[in-house]
Amino acid sequence: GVLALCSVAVSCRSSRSKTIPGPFISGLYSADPSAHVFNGRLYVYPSHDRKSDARPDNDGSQYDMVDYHVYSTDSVYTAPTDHGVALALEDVPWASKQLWAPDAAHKNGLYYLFFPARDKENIFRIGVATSKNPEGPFTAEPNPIAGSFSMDPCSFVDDDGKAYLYFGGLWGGQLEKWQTGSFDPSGREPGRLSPALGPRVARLSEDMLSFESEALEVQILDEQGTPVVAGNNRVRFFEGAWVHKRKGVYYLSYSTGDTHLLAYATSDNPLGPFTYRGVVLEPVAGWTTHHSIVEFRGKWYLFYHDAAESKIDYLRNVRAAPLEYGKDGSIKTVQR
Ligand code: FUB
Repeated sequence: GVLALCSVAVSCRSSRSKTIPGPFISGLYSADPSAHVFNGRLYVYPSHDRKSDARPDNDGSQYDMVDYHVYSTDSVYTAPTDHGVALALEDVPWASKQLWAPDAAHKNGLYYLFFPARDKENIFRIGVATSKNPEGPFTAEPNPIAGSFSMDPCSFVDDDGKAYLYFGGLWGGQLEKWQTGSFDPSGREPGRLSPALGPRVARLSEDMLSFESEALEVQILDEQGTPVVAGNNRVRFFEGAWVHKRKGVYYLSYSTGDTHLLAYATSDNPLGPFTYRGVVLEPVAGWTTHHSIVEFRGKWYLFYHDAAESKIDYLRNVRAAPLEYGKDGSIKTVQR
């Protein structure tokens, strides 16, 4: 059926991009890759997966990571350099466990690593660490960013120099426990017909170390302009927000969690509202899916992970794929 369709509609091959075979990072398990170009070189900031004694549960205790490595390369098609440990849990005074998906930014001549971890009360917060070099080592600030909560930070520095931090994730990421404005352990996702929870966004201060504003909720609308409802779990935000800008359009992409898609929405404003546009990547091997999108030497790439090699959800490998856009700015779904 698929073959017949393709021979009739020649465009069916070109409406999708293909992944690059083999993991981008091997040697260590890695996940949640945040890719950036600094000084003309491609840097990737992933989580560093490892085996541990933590018992698997719905809070993701098995994702029990204790440090970050930074990788860099001149080509997405060759093995990157592993720059070693850039930040370790034992060097973060406020954190107790679970160094989850990080991101990085460059401003004022310094490099910033944003990272989530559980604090000593077992509540996810977001920390920041600085370095003079993109590969680290990074020095963590003594406290998490005031007003931060939940996980999966994504920093975005706009062309006008304004910097934003997007964050949040459901279930293990605790976002649904913050609906009252403070941590409520009994917080649940809204009912199926109620608007879904969006990621949060805050303007970062000039020195990138604190929130200049209170975190706002980012609205995601469906193609009719109605807020996406919580029951629409192939579309609603779950975790892993990523924001990039192309031709003046802001793209918010994210994981739909329990439906395992990478979806995207677009806006003319970094604060939204964003309108849902479609799927970036169909489900990969493993429960989680988490990505970034970057322009490197005039071409766009998707970085993502899967658990195809280990066949264990929490032992993942970072992968890469060229990303293509349609003339209308739509992202062509990446075919695995
Ligand atoms: O890697 C730990 C968590 O799993 C991340 O923070 C989520 O986005 C998911 O990939």
